[in-house]
Amino acid sequence: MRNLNVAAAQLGPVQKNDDRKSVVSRLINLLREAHSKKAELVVFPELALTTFFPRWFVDDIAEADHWYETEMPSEVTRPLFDEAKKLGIGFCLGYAELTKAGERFNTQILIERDGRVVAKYRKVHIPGHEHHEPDRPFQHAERYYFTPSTEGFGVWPAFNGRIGMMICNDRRWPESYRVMGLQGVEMILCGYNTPLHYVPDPSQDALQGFHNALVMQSGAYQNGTFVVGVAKGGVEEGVDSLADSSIIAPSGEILAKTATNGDEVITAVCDLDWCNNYKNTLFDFNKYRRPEVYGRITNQRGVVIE
Ligand code: CDT
Repeated sequence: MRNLNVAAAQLGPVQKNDDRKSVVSRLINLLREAHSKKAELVVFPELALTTFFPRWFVDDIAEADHWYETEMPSEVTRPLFDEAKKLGIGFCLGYAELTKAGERFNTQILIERDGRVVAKYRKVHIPGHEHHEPDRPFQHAERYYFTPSTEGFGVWPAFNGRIGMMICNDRRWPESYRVMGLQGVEMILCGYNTPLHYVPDPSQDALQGFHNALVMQSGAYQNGTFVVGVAKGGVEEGVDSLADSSIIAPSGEILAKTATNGDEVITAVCDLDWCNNYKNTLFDFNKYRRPEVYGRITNQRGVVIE
């Protein structure tokens, strides 16, 4: 048995005028609650430090610089890092990153129980649109604010297991899980902000919870891995977003799920050896996969009809 007690620390809305200091103090409260539940690793949502700012467009992107972090930890986030190290608890945090070279990424960082930075992951699949779309009730201009990472999906030895990361829209793509599955991932950490209203096709609105569970439960099962999906939910600046944070087993079963759309901690004790029940049987990749006929997956982007 390799038990890892993991916490999903869901956030309720972060409004435009909520300053970083107040958000960091909410994160510390959640961290302490997770620690009181004996969690060893706490997963926070995507863009946890700010409101989901891609819902607004600014003509001059420099006007959005204040939403990004230029260092991590920064002065304002340092108390979170210090508290986690003091408690001996690890965490995963999503934030907007502005590099010294001026690149903008949607990023998640993973910190071990001793305060060591394990890894940084930058979002690969950037959804939404690049340009201002004035007819929408709200923007989803992630493609304006973030560059897609070309670094791909890593898996790192940490927390006595093999840990991977992905961010929000990445969870809808089977390739995200499989690339990590091929590196022996045992737990995937994923923060998200998912508006309930999908502007391009409102028929999907009522299915947001179903699709969220569908993709993460399938990805977990098909790759024999735990998945921890963590929302920033509730009504943020008038936009209602999905909560439904969950901890999913390699069987595809949901072990824990939030009951509210506000700040809430759920935990589950995850035996990472459970992954082997799937990795060594039905999903024994080495025995059963047929990469020689999967060429289109990497050689082709869109649909080709011949
Ligand atoms: N943050 C993020 O990636 N959200 C998307 C919303 C749908 S695309 C407008 C998601 O996949 O949940």
